[in-house]
Amino acid sequence: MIRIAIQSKGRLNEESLALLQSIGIDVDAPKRKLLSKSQNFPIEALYLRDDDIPQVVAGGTASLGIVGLNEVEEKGADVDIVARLGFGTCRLSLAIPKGEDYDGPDWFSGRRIATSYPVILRKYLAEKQIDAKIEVITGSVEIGPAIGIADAIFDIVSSGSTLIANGLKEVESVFESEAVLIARKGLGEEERTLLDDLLFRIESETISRGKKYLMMNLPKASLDEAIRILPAMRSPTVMPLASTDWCSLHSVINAADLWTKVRQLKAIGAEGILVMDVDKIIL
Ligand code: PRT
Ligand code: ZN
Repeated sequence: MIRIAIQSKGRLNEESLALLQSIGIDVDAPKRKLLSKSQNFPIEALYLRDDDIPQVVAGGTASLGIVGLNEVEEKGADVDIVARLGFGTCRLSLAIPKGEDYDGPDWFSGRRIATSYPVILRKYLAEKQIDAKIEVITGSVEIGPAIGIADAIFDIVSSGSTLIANGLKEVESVFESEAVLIARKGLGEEERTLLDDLLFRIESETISRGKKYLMMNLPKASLDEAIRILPAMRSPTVMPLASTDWCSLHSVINAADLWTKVRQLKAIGAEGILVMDVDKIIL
């Protein structure tokens, strides 16, 4: 049995549970329960605030955790980052009132910066040799300049609309973050085996995300060109058709490339193109 700490509510909760579900692990959502055992994998979810997850894993109360890389860095937790999970992507940025002229990080010298991430900010300011005052506040950092407690802010940015709504502009992007799977250092043998199984499943899930399976009929004369258009995992699958001048070609592509590829394939004579969702790719 292995215990995994997951955010009880907030931005990472749903996607953390969705990830577990997509790799075949059912756990109950955190209603009133702090702990929930899976019925189909030897894992138990412990629901916590995200701020507590790095230390809970470092201290061994849970052996694994799903949390933003920003929290791991801020808490300085001594844990292993075992997988990047591709959701909860955001950045920690410095932002200033939009009317200010900005000509580089020296702007911050002697100014007050409001943030909930003093450790990451202090490190950045030290690297840039900037002497600024850090005002630690835990919520609504973006209103700091408007209410006069700071000249600038250092906060999480994702779409940037919160900054705009508060009359601020992003001037330095300091730290890129996403949800990560963390593990306690020195896992025992049984836990290591369970983690390896989870990582194997997560990898296959990550590879299959945003992929489409394409099938089409193609004149054999166009095959070389089609293979250039469709670099598949090894190479596309080619199957004979009853009509000897034609073949059937199967391949996996990135969904984002779908319409460009379809246009190129039509141009070399592809017909009857079938596009299907990919559930799992196991390499
Ligand atoms: O209650 P608990 O302590 O567990 O949750 P929380 O309120 O501290 O955190 P939560 O749920 O807001 O965020 C959890 C994690 O999600 C963060 O630590 C980040 O790793 C990640 N994440 C991704 C974000 C965002 N995107 C995000 N946009 N966390 C916060 N924001 C906020 C940001 O603070 C700002 O207020 O959204 C606003 C900016 O968003 P845009 O889109 O307007 O730029
Ligand atoms: Zn939090």
